[in-house]
Amino acid sequence: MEKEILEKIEIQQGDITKLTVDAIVNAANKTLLGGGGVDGAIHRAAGPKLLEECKTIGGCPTGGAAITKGYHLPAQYVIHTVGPVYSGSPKDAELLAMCYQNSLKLAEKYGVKTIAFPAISCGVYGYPIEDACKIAVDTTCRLLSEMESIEKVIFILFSAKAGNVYLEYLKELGTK
Ligand code: AR6
Repeated sequence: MEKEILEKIEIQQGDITKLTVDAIVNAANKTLLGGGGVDGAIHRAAGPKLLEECKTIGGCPTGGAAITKGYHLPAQYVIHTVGPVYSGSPKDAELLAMCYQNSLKLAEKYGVKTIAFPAISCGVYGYPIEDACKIAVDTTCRLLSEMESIEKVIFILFSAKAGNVYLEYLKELGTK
């Protein structure tokens, strides 16, 4: 993997709603009308205007992405994407990769330079973190090599354990 691409990737542990970046990504559901997990945290921190704007979008298919303002969040934008519910079929990986791809494409379109992702599908939707991490990092690296404008991608994990999965994978890529 090219060093310049890997240098744009950062791993953090913590709460995505606290990050001062141009855009944070929300692991939403198809209704885009809020829920638990990171979705609930983002809606709580952004305030009720986020839900009002989400209602005007009219939902989003699995693998798709939609953008709103960040309202009370430190981030200017929220990119809402809908991860697959893990089923063990090859389609899961395809749909999860689409989440990262469509989110990054939307970010580029809106001039986003810094963006943070949670571990999409790795909570309620049950995606194993080791598999999801590879899809997240590989898809992001591929997209970053085609895009000039995005300067930093943060993967922010709630647990130290999940953070280590990402760090180990990046270490592996760095030596390839
Ligand atoms: N900051 C960073 N990561 C977080 C935060 C946070 N504040 N809160 C949770 N996580 P999940 P999914 C991590 O369940 O699996 C919602 O109800 C969490 O530890 O939020 O894509 C939606 O409305 C996990 O690793 O999202 C959908 O119905 C990761 O974020 C459904 O859940 C994703 O967990 C989507 O499920």
